Amino acid sequence: MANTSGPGEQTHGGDEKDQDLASARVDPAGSRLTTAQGLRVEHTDDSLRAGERGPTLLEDFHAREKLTHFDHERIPERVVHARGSGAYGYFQPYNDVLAQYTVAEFLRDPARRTPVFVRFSTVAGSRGSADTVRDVRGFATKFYTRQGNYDLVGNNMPVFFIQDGIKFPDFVHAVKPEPDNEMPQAASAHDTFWDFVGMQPESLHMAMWLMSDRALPRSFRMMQGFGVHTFRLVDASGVGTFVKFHWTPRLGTHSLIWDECQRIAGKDPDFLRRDLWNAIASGDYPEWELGVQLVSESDEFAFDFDLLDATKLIPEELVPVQPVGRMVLTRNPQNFFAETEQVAFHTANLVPGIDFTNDPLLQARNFSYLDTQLIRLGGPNFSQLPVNRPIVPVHDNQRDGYAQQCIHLGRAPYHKNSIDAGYPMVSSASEGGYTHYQERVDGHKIRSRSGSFADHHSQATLFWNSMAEWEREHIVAAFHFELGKVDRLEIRERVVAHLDHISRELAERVAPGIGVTVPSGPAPTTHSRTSPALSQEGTVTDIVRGRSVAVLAADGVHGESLRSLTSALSEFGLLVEVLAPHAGPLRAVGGGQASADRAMPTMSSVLYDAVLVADGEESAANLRADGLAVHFVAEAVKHAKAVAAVGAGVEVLRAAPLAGFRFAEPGEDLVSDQGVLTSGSSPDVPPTRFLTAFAGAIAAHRTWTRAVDSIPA
Ligand code: HDE
Repeated sequence: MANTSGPGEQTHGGDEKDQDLASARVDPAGSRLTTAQGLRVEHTDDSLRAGERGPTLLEDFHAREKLTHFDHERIPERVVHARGSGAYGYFQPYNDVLAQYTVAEFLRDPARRTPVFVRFSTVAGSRGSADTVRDVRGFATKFYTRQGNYDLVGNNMPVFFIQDGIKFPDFVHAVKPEPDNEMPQAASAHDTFWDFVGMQPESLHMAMWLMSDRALPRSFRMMQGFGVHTFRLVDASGVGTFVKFHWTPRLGTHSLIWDECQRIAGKDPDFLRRDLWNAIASGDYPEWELGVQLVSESDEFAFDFDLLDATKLIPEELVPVQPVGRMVLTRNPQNFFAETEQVAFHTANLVPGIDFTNDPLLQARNFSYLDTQLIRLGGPNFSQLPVNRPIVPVHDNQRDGYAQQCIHLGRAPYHKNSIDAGYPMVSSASEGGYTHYQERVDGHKIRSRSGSFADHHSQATLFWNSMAEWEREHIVAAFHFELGKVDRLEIRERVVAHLDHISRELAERVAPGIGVTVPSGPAPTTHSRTSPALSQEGTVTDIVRGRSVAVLAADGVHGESLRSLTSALSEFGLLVEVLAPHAGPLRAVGGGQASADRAMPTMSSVLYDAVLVADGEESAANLRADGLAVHFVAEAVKHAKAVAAVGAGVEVLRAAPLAGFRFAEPGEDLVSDQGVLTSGSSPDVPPTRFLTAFAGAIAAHRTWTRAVDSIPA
């Protein structure tokens, strides 16, 4: 049965999870207002009172129920990853290559589409914080498999800040707002975070990732995901293979720049949430490829780092990532609270064929996630919530507790029993029963870190070495901003001393910007190895679909030119919005009609991937006289975006503070200067070359090498 979900109208009824959710959906269409007991309500605007001006009566059960429920509407936000956005979709293996490594059906059978729910999140901020802060992004996937729920609770960076979960409360206390004044919100740029980094150098590698553009994703659809830990795949005979999980976005891994992020946080704090929602609602489904790095057990010690150390990655040049399947997100939730807020992930939600390793970070997580749901979701029955419940029957002999949703039949909720004929029965491995990987463990009971976890610098160096120059510039600028916000000099000095062990060049570039002396003496020994896969330089740059363009126009725009340009751009799969000083109809010249989708003051260049200035002499004159419009284009050029103008629209670029750029003269077909494209053709000539070049520049994401420092925007 088709059912719909608000704007975008995705169809429902497709997969098993969606069918399962159907029984929980409450549709108000054609309904009558009732109390929670189903009693029809005659009046809900005034409380029951003794006389028109008299006191409210205690017997007004409707008002009391309404207020009581309201008083309890907020639940505690997640202690970390409080702000997130989710969506449903499916996962499907490409083939059966993993069948030789694991009995997990959802990974083995290319004919099987497993429903998923994915929640993306920031880590440090509160539920109402902005999407575009500098932070790690959570990437948590719940697979509703036919063997029960499997959760892959990962991040968009392949390593983590700490090696042992016992340090997690320390780490989170350091990155969260400082305890005396609860500042700053959703930011690592403060003393306690960098104090932690300086005192706990195992965090340095992850701190490098956090200072890189990876912390500023352009879209959830354009970021990688990683399981981070080394897990185990287990085959039917109990043989294990180490595995690292990777999600690779079809659209490439793309980032915003920091200045832009800060502005977006004010203009549209929901930027990433909106982007995901709109893409799915418009049928432009985000997609990731699942890849695995497999390491046989005999190679456990073949590396110069420990596979159990979550501050290390396995360089792809040593163990390639093998693509094994794809995940597509096809459906937005219908109720944010019921689904995205109440979804509960847990690293210990496993299915047969997947198991843990002894990574001490993972071991701690296996305790924490269940525990945290008890407080957050108010008791032990959260797995019965619609978004959390598996698509297979649950008979767990668990009983009672807050908000029990099931009416359990039977009289013997224990195993073994004779009263209920022995049901529910246990299952052997061949019947799908989970069997733990049998690992031999013996050793002293100790509280100490393995010596194989001791190197905190080599992979941070590998990361730095692998960056393109523009990425290095962004990292240095990030350190300047973050450490520049640190009040205590000794903390800044300590961090720079650590950076010196990553790279002397890095320390030398960071130190002067934050008032710290460059370390003296011979440079510490580092290495010059690189891992090209760590850089975003080589990512996908030929997909234009799913990007957005602001077309600037004003009264006096050339109507026919505007129509043909916007329709040609839409055909590329771009979201095109016409912005003008005012919304609504525009006076058009040269035939045709024109209208603005939005008024420029409500928007900003930072909310778009690209900007195009439309043709029309009077329109261009109006825009030139409007500081907002001139700023709009200058800002987009500064942020290295694809910026273009046609005909008289080129004059708006000329009016902007863009000294040194060359623009097309009247009649010139196409001038391309560092990704700024102009065409002086008359509006009657379809600017085909120009449009193709513009689409190419948008797909390339940014012209990172553009000289932008002197642009005052
Ligand atoms: Fe989490 N983490 N974490 N974490 N984490 C939570 O669980 C925790 C870690 C991650 O969208 C909490 O339900 C400990 C690594 C994601 O709902 C909590 C340790 C990675 C999400 C928790 C870690 C993650 C969480 C808070 C160190 C990447 C959001 C609310 C031992 C591989 C899931 C909740 C969602 C959420 C604990 C480290 C990813 C408190 C103790 C490493 C994506 O249980």
